[in-house]
Amino acid sequence: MNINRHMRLFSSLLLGCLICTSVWSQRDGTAGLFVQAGQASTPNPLTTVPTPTSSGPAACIHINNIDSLDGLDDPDNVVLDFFIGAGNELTGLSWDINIATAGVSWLSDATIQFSSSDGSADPNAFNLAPGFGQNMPGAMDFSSNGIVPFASIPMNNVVVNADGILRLQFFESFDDVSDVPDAIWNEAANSSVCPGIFLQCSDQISCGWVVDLAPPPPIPSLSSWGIWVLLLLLLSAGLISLTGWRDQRG
Ligand SMILES: [Ca+2]
Ligand SMILES: [Ca+2]
Repeated sequence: MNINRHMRLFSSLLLGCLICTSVWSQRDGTAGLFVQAGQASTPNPLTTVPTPTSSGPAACIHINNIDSLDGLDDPDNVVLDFFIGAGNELTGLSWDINIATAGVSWLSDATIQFSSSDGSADPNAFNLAPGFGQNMPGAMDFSSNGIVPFASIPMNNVVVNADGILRLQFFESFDDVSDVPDAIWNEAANSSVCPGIFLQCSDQISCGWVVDLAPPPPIPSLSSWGIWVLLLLLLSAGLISLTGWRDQRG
C-alpha cells in the first residue's frame, strides 16, 4: 500500500518536472534581444550612436499603458500603424521604456514586432525584447542608451510598402494567461534619447513628422503667393494714384 502511494507520488513529481522542463524550453526557444527571420541576436555590448543633431522633428513613439497581451499574431494584441512615407526604411531605433509584468509572467516575455503592413509575413520583420535575460516577474526600466543602427547587429532594415505603413505589434513570446495582459508597457522615468521609442529612418524628416503627428511647416501655395502679389500690386497702384492726385492738387 505504502509502496503504491510512493510510486504514485514519484510519478506525479516526474510528470511535473517534464511539464516544467517543456515550459522552460518553450520560453527560451528563440529568445534574443533582436530576432529576425528566426535568427536571434543579442549583441553585447550594443553599438549605439548618439541622438542625431539633424534638423527636423524627433521621431519618437510615445508608449503609454500599452498591454502586452498574448502570443504573436493573436487577434487580441495591440497593433499600431504609423505612416512614415512610401518606401521609407527603418534603419535603427532606441528604446527608453518600462515593462511591468502581471502574475508570474517574465519581463523577458514582453516583445514588439516591427514590420511593414505585411506583419509577420514581412521577411524583414523583427522582434525586440528589451527585457531579454530578465527571466522573472517585476517592473523595470530598460534603455538602449543610444540609437542602435541595424547595420551594427547586423540586421536588415524594415522597408515599408507603397502604403507607407510601419507596423508595431505588442506581444508575449510566452503567453502565460490567454486573453489577459501579461504585462504593460510604459515610458521609462528617464530617457537617453527620448521617452518611448525613437525611429531612425532613411528619410528621417518624413519619419519624424508622421510619428509626432505634427503637421509640417506651412509652405505658401502658388495661389497664396498670387494673392500676396495681387495685394502688393493693388497697394502700389493705390500709392501711385494718391501721389498723382496730390501732385494735381499741388
Ligand atoms: Ca496573455
Ligand atoms: Ca508572459
